[in-house]
Amino acid sequence: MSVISTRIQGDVLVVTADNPPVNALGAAVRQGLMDAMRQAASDDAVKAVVIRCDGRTFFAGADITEFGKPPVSPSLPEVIDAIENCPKPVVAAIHGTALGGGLEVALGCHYRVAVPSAKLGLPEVKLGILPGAGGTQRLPRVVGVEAALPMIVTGDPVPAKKAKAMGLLDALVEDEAGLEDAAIAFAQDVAGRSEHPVSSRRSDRIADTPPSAFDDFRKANARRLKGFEAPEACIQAVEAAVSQPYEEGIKTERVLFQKFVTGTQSKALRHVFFAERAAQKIDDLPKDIEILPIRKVGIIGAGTMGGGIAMNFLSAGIPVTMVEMKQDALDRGMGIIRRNYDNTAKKGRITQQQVDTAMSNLTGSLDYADLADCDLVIEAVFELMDIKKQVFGKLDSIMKPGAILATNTSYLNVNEIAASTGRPEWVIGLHFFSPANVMRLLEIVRGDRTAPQVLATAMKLARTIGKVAVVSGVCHGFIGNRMLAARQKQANALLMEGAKPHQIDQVLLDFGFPMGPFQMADLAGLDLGWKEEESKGETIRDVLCERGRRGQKTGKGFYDYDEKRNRTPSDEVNAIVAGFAAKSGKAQRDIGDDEIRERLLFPMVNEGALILEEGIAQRASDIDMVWLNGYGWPAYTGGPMFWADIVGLSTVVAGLERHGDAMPDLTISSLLKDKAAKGERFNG
Ligand code: 3H9
Repeated sequence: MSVISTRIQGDVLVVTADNPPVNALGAAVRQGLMDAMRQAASDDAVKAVVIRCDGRTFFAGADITEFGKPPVSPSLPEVIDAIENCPKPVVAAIHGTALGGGLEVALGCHYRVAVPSAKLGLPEVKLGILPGAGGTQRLPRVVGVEAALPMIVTGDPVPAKKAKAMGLLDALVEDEAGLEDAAIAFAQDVAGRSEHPVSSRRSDRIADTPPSAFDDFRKANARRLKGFEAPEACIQAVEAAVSQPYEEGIKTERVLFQKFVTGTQSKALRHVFFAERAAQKIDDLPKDIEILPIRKVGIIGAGTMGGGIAMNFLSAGIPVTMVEMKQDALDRGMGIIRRNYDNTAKKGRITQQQVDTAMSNLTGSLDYADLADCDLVIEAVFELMDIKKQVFGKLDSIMKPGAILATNTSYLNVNEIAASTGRPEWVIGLHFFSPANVMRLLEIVRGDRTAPQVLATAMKLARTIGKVAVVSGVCHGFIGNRMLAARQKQANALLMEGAKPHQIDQVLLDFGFPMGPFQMADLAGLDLGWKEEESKGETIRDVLCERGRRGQKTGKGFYDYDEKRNRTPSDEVNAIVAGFAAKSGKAQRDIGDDEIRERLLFPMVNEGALILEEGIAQRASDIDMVWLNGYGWPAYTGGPMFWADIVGLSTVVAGLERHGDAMPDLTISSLLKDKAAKGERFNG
C-alpha cells in the first residue's frame, strides 16, 4: 500500500499519509505529497485540498534515519514550496503531534485546523540542528518573533489551544473523531475566497520586531543553552527572517542547517534520541509478556528519597501508602511532599486541584500491615544490608502473593536482598536518583532470579511515571555509581598528586558537567556517613570535618563560601592535602588540564566497557542514558560511550596506558582494547 493516498470528496482532494509509526516524512511520503499537489493543481474538479494523517499522529518530522545518507529527491523544502504554491487552498488537519518537518508542512499549508489534544512544535534543536524546511522563516511570519523564538530555540511544543491563541491555528475541532470531516468542511468554506494566506509572504507579524529582541532572548536563556551549538544557529536563522527578505532568509537557514546536520553535536543528540528508545527494549523478553497492573504502591521510609519516590506515583494518579517507624518522621515526610506540591502549584506548573488530588491519594502509616494489598512496594531505608534484609523478611510475610518487592538500594547486592525472601522472583531493584521526583533516570536492577514479567512491569511503570529506565545487572554500584566511583578514585588521586579541587572541578565544568566532584561533595555535606567520635584524622575528609569544613552548610568544605554560597579556593585545604601527600611520600606536581580530563574520563569509559563485557548493561547506549539522565553528563557529547567513540577508542586506550603508572590498579577492559585494535566503536 502506498504511504500517500488521495480521494476526492465533493470538490476537496483529501490527501492521507499512512507511514507508521509516526508518519515521518521519508522519501516515499515526500514523493507522494508532491504527486498529490500536482494532482490538485491539474484537476479542475478540485477546489481545495486537505492534508491529513492516519495513525496516531500528524507528521512527526523528517525521517531522522535518513540523515547522513545521500539526499533523495524531492527534498522537504521542495515539497513544502509545492504545497504553498498550490493554486487551490490547502488545509492541514492536525492530530497527535505536528513536529519539525511536520509543522513545516503545516506552515506551508494555507490553513491549519487541529484537535485540542494536538501539539505543535519545532524540536529540531533537540537533535542539534535547526528547522531546515522553512520553519525558521515561516513560523515567525505567522506567529511573530516573540512566540516563534522560544518554540524554535528550546524545541518545546505548544498545545493546540495556545497555538490557536498565537495565530498558528485557524480553527480548533472539538470533536476529535470528526477532524477529517471538519477539515473538509473548512476547506470547502475557504475554497471560494479570492485570496489565501501564504506564510512565506507575510510580513505583518514581524514588521516591528525590536532589534533588541534577539539579544534579550540570548541573555535570558544563556544558562539553559550553555554548551549547545544549535540554539545560537536557531536564533541567527530567526534574525534572518526579520532582517532579510524571505528568499535570502531561507538561504541562511539552509546554509546553517547543512552545517549543523553534519556536525558532531547533532550526531551525538541523534544518538541520544535513539538511545532513549533503545533503552526501553529488553532483548530477551518475549514481546507479548504479561504486564502486571500496579494500582497501589507502598513506600517504606518517608525521608527525602521515600518522599520523592512517592511523588512520582502520586503525580501519575497512583495511590501511595507511605510507612515510617515514628509519627514525627512520617508527619515531616508527608509535610515535605505537600510543600513540594504547593510550591509547584505556586509556580503555575500544576493546579491546586492537582495538588489536592495527589495529596488525597497519599496515606501515611506506622504499620507494615497497611502495605499488604499494594501491588508494588519500594523500600527506601538506610543503606545497610542487615536492615534491608530485615525489611524484606517482614515484607515477605505481609505482602500479598503477586506483589513486586523493590529496593531502592544504590550499591547493595539485589540477589542477596532477594534471597532473604521466599520469593526472589518478585524482587527487583528500582534505583531512583535524588531528587527522585525530578531526576529522569531510573536504574532497574534485574536480579539473577527476577521474573521476566516483574522486569517488564517495572519498565512499563517507569514510562508511566515519566522516567528514562535503564536495566542493569547486579554489581556494586550498578552502572552509574560504579562508573562514578572510577572517576572519584582518580579525582582523589589527582588531588594528592598536586591538582587543586577547583582545577579538577573546572575541567569537568568546561567539559559540560553542571558540577565537579568537590563542589558536589560540599553540596552533599562532607560529614555524610562520617562520625566525629570515630574520626581518627586519618583521611582528608576526617581532617576537613574535624576543622568544621563540612561543606556548604558550614560555610566551608573543599572551598570557602560567602553568604551567597559563592565559592573560592581554600589555602587551608591545599595545605591539608599537601600534608597528607608529604606523609605518604608523594611529591606534588603541577598537573595540566588535559591530564586531569583524561584521568577522570578515560577510566569511566573503561569501567563502562567492563560493565558491557560482564553483561551488566545490555548495550553501550544504555550506559550513555544513565550518565546523561542521572549524572549531568552533557547531552551534546552523547554520553561517555558515544564520546569515547568520537574521541577514538584507540586514543582512550593509549591515554589509559600513558597514565598507567599513576593508575596502577586499573585493568584495561579487553573489550575496549579489542575494539580499539579493530578500529570499532561501541555504538554501531
Ligand atoms: C526534522 O524534521 C528536520 C526538518 O526540519 C528539516 C528536514 C530537511 N524519524 O518516540 P516513540 C521512531 S527533524 C524516524 O517511541 P512516542 C522512533 O525511533 C525531526 N523515526 O513514540 C520509534 O522507533 P522504534 C523533528 C522516528 O509515541 C518510533 O518512531 N521531529 C521519528 O513516544 C516511535 O517513537 C522530531 O524530532 C522520526 N522523526 O512519541 C520528533 N520519530 O519503535 C521526534 C519517531 O523503532 N519524535 N521515530 O523505537 C518524537 O518526538 C516522538 O517520536 C513522538 C512520538 C512524540 C512523535
